[in-house]
Amino acid sequence: MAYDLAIVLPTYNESKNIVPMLDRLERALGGIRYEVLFVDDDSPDGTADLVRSIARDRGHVRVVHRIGRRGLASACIEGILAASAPFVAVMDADMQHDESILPQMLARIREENLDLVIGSRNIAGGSMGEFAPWRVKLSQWGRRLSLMGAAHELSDPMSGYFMVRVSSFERFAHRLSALGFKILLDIVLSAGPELRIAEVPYRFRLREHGESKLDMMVGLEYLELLIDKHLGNLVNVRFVLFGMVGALGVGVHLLILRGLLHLAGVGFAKGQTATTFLVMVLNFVLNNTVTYRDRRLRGWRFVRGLVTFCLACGLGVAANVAVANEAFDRGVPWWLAAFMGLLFSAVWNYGVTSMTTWRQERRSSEQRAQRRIAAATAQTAPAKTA
Ligand SMILES: Nc1nc2c(ncn2[C@@H]2O[C@H](COP(=O)(O)OP(=O)(O)O)[C@@H](O)[C@H]2O)c(=O)[nH]1
Ligand SMILES: [Mg+2]
Repeated sequence: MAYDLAIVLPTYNESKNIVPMLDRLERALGGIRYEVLFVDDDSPDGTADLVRSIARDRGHVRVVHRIGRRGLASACIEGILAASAPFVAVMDADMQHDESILPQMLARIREENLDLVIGSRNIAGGSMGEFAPWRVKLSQWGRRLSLMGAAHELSDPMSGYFMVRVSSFERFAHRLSALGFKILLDIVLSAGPELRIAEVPYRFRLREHGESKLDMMVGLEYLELLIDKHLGNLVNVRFVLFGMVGALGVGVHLLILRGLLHLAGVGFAKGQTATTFLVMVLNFVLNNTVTYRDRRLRGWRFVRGLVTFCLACGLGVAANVAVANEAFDRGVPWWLAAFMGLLFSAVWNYGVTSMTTWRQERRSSEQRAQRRIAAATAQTAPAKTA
């Protein structure tokens, strides 16, 4: 059977919402042939296992279970590209998006020959509902910032609810940044002015089960998306963050050293050594929480990571001095020689720590999965023997 519509639902720890969400879709989509694709990032609460078990009885439900990956935007993209229907709706799996407007969105995208229909909370008939005031403000700020460089006037570019024509999506999919939470913005900024768009109002609902995954880091991810959209052809975003943390480290280093020398009366050699070590630890902590938050090291891995980070950066300092000296001896002006040394050590530190300190870890996710499977087996075993 060919489907008219696919619903892509990215999930992270949404096990309580799966069944009610499917029920709601069934009620809203009478008469439409649709498939449902959950894209789950190995949720610790077993969301993927639950969907897989449902999918055994219901042919129109599937799960794309991703391991060692996190990210709302990339989950949506992979879901859209895994669908077989010509139109795909992307929505949250937590029932905050009103599914009753789906038939209207489908009718418009078809009849008006559009590429994109956006569920909007900011046009007549739509509303933010009882959304927390700080989240409303955040959304408004994001909107102002986001439309820089956009070819379209959108009332709700921060919406996570939209429907797209797959044949159009395929045309610009390779240009997407796939970073962070704001996939719609990514689409609009990547696709360019020829995109045909309409907006349909809806009222945003409150979450009933589970927790929002939006945290302090979402603002950062948003910034990353904007950096990538404007500078992505030149540099890798993670390297930019790594460099920003390094630059901050240099500033902090100078401040602390100044304090030690002038206020505490510490000698230069001692002060420099102590500050270097302190700033290295600070850089490690910042990179671990910000730059590599998706691979954050905890417990004894944190300690091991700190050691490899310090070793790599120690060698980086030596290489920095060697490169700068060599350049200076060859007649390069002092400031350019210093810059070359810094750039060399930045690239070195980034390259080496990405392969050692924050290399992709498989073991921890495997152990977590095994614990989950063991727990599920223990639960069903007594029922089978009874
Ligand atoms: N696959 C995947 N889904 C995610 C991730 N983060 C959030 N989600 C899902 O994306 C949807 C929106 O997230 P939510 O936490 O509700 O954000 P909020 O509505 O802005 O508070 C929900 O269905 C989440 O389960 C992620 O890293 N990977
Ligand atoms: Mg939500």
